[in-house]
Amino acid sequence: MQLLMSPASPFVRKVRVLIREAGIDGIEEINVSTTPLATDPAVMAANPAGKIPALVRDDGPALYDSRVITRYLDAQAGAGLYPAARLWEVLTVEATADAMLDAAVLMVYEARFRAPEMQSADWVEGQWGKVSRAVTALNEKWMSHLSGPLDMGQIAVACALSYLDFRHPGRDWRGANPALADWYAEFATRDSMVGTAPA
Ligand SMILES: N[C@@H](CCC(=O)N[C@@H](CS)C(=O)NCC(=O)O)C(=O)O
Repeated sequence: MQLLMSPASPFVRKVRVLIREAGIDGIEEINVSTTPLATDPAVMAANPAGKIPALVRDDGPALYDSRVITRYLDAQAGAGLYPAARLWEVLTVEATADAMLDAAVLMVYEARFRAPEMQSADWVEGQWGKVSRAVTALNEKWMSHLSGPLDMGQIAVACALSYLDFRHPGRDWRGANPALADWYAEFATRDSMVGTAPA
C-alpha cells in the first residue's frame, strides 16, 4: 500500500501517528505536493477531491479522507483505537479535531491562495472562531476522555493542536485552556508524535 502524503499535512499526520502507534509495517510513504490550485496527478487519480491523505491499495480502490483511512488501518491491524465501548465518543472527539483542522487549513489557504484584494479578515476570524470554540469544548467537556486509554480521538486532537502551533503560532489557544495545554504537552512527547513532527 502507498500513502500519498506531505509531512506538513495534519490530516496525513493522523494516519502516520496511527501507523506508528499500531505498529503497522509495509506502507510506503509517497511525498506529493498538492494544493487547491495545482493538484498532484497521483492524488487526483486516487481521490476526486484532490486531497491528501489517500491510501492506494493493491486489492481495492484507493481510500481517502483521513477518518476512513485511520478506521480502515485500525481494523486491519486490530489495534483497538476505535474501541466499541466508546466508539461514538471517539468519533465525536475526532470530528472535533477535524473541524478545527478544516478551519485552520482554510485560514492558511486564504492567505496563500487567494489574491490579497479577495481576502477577508472577517472570514478568517470566523474560521478562528470555529477553532477556538472547539478548543474550549475539548478543555471543558472532554478532558476525562482525553486522559483515558489511547484512542484515535486523542491522536486527532494532538495533531490538530500541533498544527495550530505550526501554522498559527500567534494565536494563543493555551491561555484559556490550561488542562488541554497540559495534556497536549505530555502527549506530544510520544515517539509517534515526535517522529511525525511537521516539516
Ligand atoms: N477531510 C479531509 C481533509 C484533507 C485535506 O484538507 N488535506 C489537505 C492537506 S492538509 C489537502 O490535501 N489540500 C489540497 C486541496 O484542498 O486541494 C481528510 O480528513 O482527509
